[in-house]
Amino acid sequence: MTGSWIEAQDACRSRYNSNLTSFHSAKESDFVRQIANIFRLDSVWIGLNKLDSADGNYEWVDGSDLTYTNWVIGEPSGGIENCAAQWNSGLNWIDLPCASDYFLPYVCD
Ligand SMILES: [Ca+2]
Repeated sequence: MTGSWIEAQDACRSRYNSNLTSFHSAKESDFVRQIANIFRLDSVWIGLNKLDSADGNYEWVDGSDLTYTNWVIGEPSGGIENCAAQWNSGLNWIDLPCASDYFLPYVCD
């Protein structure tokens, strides 16, 4: 299952009545990383975005509080990049464009 962040979130909603995954600890983040590694996936979309954010800060799409973050140094780089992925087999996150260019696998909660 791959797609843009928006396609991924739509699929979680429509197929599973769920959302892209959210993390509230390194342990939860690592659990998703381990699942991704089983399927030999380097990077996955996560439920973090600022598409509907009133204050411009990142929010979890499931509405839970942002109590844990783990951005790559220099990220989020912003601009047209408003959606987050857990990157490159690590626990760190980067922001990427939500609608196009990047077609990553994803994990629904
Ligand atoms: Ca970025």
